[in-house]
Amino acid sequence: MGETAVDQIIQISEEAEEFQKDAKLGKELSVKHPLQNTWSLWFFKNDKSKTWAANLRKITNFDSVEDFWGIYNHLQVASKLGIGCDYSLFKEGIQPMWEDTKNRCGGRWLVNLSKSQRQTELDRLWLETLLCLIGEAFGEDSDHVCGAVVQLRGKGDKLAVWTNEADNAESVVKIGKSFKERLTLPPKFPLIYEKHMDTANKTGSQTKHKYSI
Ligand code: MGP
Repeated sequence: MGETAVDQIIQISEEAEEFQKDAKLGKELSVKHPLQNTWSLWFFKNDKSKTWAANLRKITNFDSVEDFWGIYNHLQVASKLGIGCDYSLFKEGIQPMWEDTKNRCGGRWLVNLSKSQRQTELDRLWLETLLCLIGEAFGEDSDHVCGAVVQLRGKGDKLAVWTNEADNAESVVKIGKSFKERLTLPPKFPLIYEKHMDTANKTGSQTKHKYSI
């Protein structure tokens, strides 16, 4: 039987409906999901001919989930960076250095990794740390979080979350416990909190620990 005018109208209206659905989906897909904060990603490359601060470069800012993944997927994973390199993720306006006013009285929850953990753990732990930051995983204490740093070192890599008030024991400990839980580190794996002022003024290889969990 040949196609009637009614069949044609039904087909056209079905196509129009599909088109509208596609257009709606396209619009939904193009809407970016905003983050609570704008974040700056920094890179540090150890060039001995320059000062420490001159080796630090801001790569980019982002403020949406989609832009975060776009940047993350584009970058070299942490474990493939050269020895002496760092990535830092800090809230926009806070520089990843002890001297920044937001960091001056703060400190860091530090995860010291063994050499073998570069291959087995580092990338997972750094991604989880990034997701904790951009997802504001520390609840009301997220305001005390300044940023995080991953450092590739020959003696063992380091991962840290930087907070703004080292003397705010309650908030610092809550952040440390949530961080350790999110990283799914075994209970006996030590996380230590160091005040930046102690790290900056240390004389030997060890910095005294203000808190540990
Ligand atoms: P580092 O890169 O944090 O650790 O600090 P690394 O390389 O493991 O060395 P270690 O001393 O912890 O064993 C190395 C050096 O970089 C410090 O001794 C400082 O000279 C310099 N540096 C690091 N940070 C984070 C800062 C900073 O925030 N400000 C300034 N001015 N120098 C810093």
